Amino acid sequence: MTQSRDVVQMEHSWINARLATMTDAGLGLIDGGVVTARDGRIVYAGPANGAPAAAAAITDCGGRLITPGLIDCHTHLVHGGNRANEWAMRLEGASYEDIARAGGGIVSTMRATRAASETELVDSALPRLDALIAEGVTTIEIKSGYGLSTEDELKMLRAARTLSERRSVRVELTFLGAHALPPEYRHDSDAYIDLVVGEMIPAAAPLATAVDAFCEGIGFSPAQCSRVIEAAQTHGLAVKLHAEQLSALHGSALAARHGALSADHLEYATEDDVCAMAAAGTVAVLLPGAYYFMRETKLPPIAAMRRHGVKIALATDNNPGTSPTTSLLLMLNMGATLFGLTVVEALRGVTVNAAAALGLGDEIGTLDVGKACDLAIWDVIDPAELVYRIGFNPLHQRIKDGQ
Ligand code: DI6
Ligand code: FE
Repeated sequence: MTQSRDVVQMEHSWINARLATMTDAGLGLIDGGVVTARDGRIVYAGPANGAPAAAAAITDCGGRLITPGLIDCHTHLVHGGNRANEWAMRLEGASYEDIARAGGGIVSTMRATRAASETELVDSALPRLDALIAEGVTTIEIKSGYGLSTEDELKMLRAARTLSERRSVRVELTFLGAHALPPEYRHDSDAYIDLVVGEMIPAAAPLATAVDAFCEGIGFSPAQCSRVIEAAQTHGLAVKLHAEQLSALHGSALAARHGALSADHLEYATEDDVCAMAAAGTVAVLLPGAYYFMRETKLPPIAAMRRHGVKIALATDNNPGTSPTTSLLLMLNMGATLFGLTVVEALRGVTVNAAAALGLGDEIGTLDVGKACDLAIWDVIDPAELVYRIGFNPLHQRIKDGQ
């Protein structure tokens, strides 16, 4: 969703900075760099000797690193309650599936989300959003998917939209009605997909920019996801898919064949799936927080992604069941330690490639003329420090739309 926030009509330059522009294949490092913004847009990013004449306002960055504002391109940030009790049960030996069968899991969050008012959903999500903002996040994607009725899905989307009015952050809304089967449709998942396709997607279309579905044995079949994708496209919405998280149903190839922006999770993706994604330019969104919290051991096929030139993004997947984290910086470290990503891959994964996963490659994600002036200014010199540290936040300042 694009913000219509008032932008101060002025020019501002950040000088004496180390820029990680992300504009080429690497980090695009420029020492002694300058970023100049006018009316919230970048009008210059590069070495001091090519910079325009001094701007009205100047900030000396003292040699600090500037990256594009971070982008969390996959979250379920809006939800009722939490599932700490289920986590405690898992630590006592119950499995995720045992808990789901006993009426817990996604359905317990559905109950809490249905019971919450729109205001309560906003209020409970704000501290999580603030935690991300405190780490330099300037754009976040938020999915619905815990309402599972037309009314409650729309309530979630409106709550997520309200977050963008309460904080200076860009929020992209994704409709995820096909996340789980609500109990009232327990015996007829096709009838629920009828509702998603026939009623929910048309109702969500004015609010959301994308549609997602959970393509999984415990979610929805590839045939059902195809129906969701086709309805999304009929309504002019972009497509994303939770695919290959727990098993190989080839949802990622299906998504790619439909020109999806991204396929997400991907632990069980095959080389053929990766080839399909490469051919379509579908971004691989990796979610190391869920991998870690679920104690998954199957690694996503990173080598194949590299070989075929698939763009890799990293996100928190913030959700109460499988990834209760609000730290995108921690995901940088986990992407490296658990998945073997390089510093360049990890940092591009939360900037330029995360922008691509949201279809916002022309708008955000690099320090490039014409893009929104969203910056994260760090108390570090070496970009590797952002990936190296665990549980430490070196953000010095965050700039959204030049402010
Ligand atoms: N994959 C996940 O990891 C989350 N949703 C999904 O499609 C799990 C959501 C939950 O357990 O609440
Ligand atoms: Fe998710």
